[in-house]
Amino acid sequence: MSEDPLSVGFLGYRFMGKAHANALARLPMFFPDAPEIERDVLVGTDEDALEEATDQLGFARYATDWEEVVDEVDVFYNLGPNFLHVEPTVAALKAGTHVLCEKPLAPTTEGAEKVAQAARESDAVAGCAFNYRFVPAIRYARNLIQSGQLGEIHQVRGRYMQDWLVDPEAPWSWRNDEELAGSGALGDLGAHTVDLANFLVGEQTGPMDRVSGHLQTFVEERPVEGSDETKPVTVDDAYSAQVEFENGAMGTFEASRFATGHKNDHTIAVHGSKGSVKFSLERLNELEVHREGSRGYETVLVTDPDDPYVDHWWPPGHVIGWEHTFVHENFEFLSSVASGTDFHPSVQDALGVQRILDAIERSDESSEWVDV
Ligand code: SOE
Repeated sequence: MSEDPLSVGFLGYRFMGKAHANALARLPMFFPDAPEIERDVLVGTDEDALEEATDQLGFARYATDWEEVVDEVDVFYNLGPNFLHVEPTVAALKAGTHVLCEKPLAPTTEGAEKVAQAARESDAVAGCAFNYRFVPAIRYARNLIQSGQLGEIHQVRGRYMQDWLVDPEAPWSWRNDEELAGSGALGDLGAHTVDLANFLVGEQTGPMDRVSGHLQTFVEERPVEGSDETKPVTVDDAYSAQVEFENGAMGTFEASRFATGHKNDHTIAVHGSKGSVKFSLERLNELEVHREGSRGYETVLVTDPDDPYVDHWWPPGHVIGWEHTFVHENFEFLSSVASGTDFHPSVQDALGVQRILDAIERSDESSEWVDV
């Protein structure tokens, strides 16, 4: 890899654009051994918004056509809506450009397969941005599990609760449309749970072998912002699923956009023969640990210098936040790009997630358990 800074292009500049641009801006100060990058080009369609975002996010220029950009930069971030994940990512990989695509990889498994195929045929690093793998407490939990301190893993329980759609007057968006999003709470939130479960216990339990799923849409149509029209909601507002892993371990997963009182309540728990862990995004610096022989759980504050990533930030007890997970993720991704090593979660990992989401949907349709 040349010593010149890596030129970076973003497709998308709103929520995820800001999260990743903020992460890139933090790297030189907090991860000085991260590869040097230049924020080159921002891609979007609304030129007025683009011009403002280009300045705000610290990019050199903007463009309105991703096809012009994917072979001009060293690294392409696909931060657009789900329906824009496949084509630009495939084009970038075919051009030999490294790619980080936001989750879920695609609206459908077919689309995810296309991206995975392009990644197999390319020398570029191809990642999918499941940022919760990069929470220090999650890494700490995985170290406990992989070192055998929880014993044989029997159960994983993952929930992702939000409430932003409980108001039937909340406007329709692409996230409510099967063609554009693929699915609703299942793909937007459940994808995180499936990836995190694989990350935490997959080496002990083997892959998820079969699933049973239930999807529900509570509000069938929503008003279109700025008009008197309504549009149908063609995706789930909530899902629940049961999963059996290869070793017989059980997964119980659910997510909702109607969980009143929950804003971004992402939790996961793992139960083994010698202990358990519980994590909540609302207390992301902490991990609840139950060890064999003890009564109840100990609250471990994961902010010691030898805890994952913490030494890059502040002294013990000076907690970090949601945005820091993107800094860790970008450090690892760009380091993989610079060193030509594998990055996880890879596009292949994300295809595996998509297959589970697809199986959950097929089970809901058939009302039967489905082999993955
Ligand atoms: C949904 O509102 C959302 O933004 C997800 O798309 C993100 O992946 C999650 O981290 C926060 O909630």
